[in-house]
Amino acid sequence: MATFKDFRNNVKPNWCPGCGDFSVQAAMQRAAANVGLEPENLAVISGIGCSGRISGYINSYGFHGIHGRSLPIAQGVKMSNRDLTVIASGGDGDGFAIGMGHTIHAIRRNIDITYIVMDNQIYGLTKGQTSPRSAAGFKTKSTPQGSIEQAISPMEMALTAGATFVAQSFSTDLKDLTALIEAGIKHKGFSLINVFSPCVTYNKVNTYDWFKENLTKLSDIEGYDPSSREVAMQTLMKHNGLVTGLIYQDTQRQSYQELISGYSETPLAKADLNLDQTYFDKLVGEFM
Ligand SMILES: Cc1ncc(C[n+]2csc(CCOP(=O)(O)OP(=O)(O)O)c2C)c(N)n1
Ligand code: SF4
Repeated sequence: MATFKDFRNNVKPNWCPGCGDFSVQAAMQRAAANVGLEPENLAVISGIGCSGRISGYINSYGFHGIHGRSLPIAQGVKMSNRDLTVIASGGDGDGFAIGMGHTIHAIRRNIDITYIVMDNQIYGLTKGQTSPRSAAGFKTKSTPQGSIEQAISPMEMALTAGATFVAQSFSTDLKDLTALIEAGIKHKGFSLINVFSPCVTYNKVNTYDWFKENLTKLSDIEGYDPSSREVAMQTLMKHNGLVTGLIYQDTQRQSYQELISGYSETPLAKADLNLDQTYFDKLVGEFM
């Protein structure tokens, strides 16, 4: 049986020392092992950004796609091989700016994949511009006088889009984050896990200390019930979205795969194509 070490490869991450993404990588590897996966059962699909590099740092199938497009690729992978556990990942810019349309539709479609967003509230790879997660007034080189836009609230957005699994974590909470990723993988449907993952180089406002001061753990709220969408929404609004833990889960709704009519039990990737070799070679030859 695989351990988290089997999900390591020999590629050295080129994240800045102290970047929150290191812990997300570790949590993902631990969660994959804890749910009993082998590296060949997992596909990690990412977009572009510092965080998007994560697919290259995990020993599994991987696809480093283009900016904002991890979810279309991940959905294609899952639809063609339902036997794979598919994790999509990337930054808040990737998922909540250029990729927001895909995020909303993947949520409402409820395809059985886990989407992990590394939310540092800034564009890291392109050297520190304001993201849709940056707060109003946030100063960067793209908003030198402070952002005049309101930040997106991804957890509230997910609830209104019909999400069946909504969770949030902080990269230093390795144990909690690992458990949430495990729960997301086991969830039959789309799971969104937003992880506060500080950018130590460009975001000097939303630092580790800032998150420690401002985050509330749902486990500290007496009687919190993640099966109630209404309670989830009220709690998010009360705490300005700054909560961690399992915010909402609907265990009843069927996933896209379960509802799609005529969807074969045999993954498309393993189906007999019934093609003769000459035709197959010609077909493949067109792409070589
Ligand atoms: C189509 C396209 N538009 C813009 C870019 C430039 N670009 C690359 S990464 C990025 C944003 C990075 O921020 P985020 O997704 O939050 O990831 P982080 O680097 O902070 O982890 C942008 C705008 C691009 N690569 N492709
Ligand atoms: S620039 Fe920021 S997000 Fe990118 S690797 Fe460095 S600390 Fe991480």
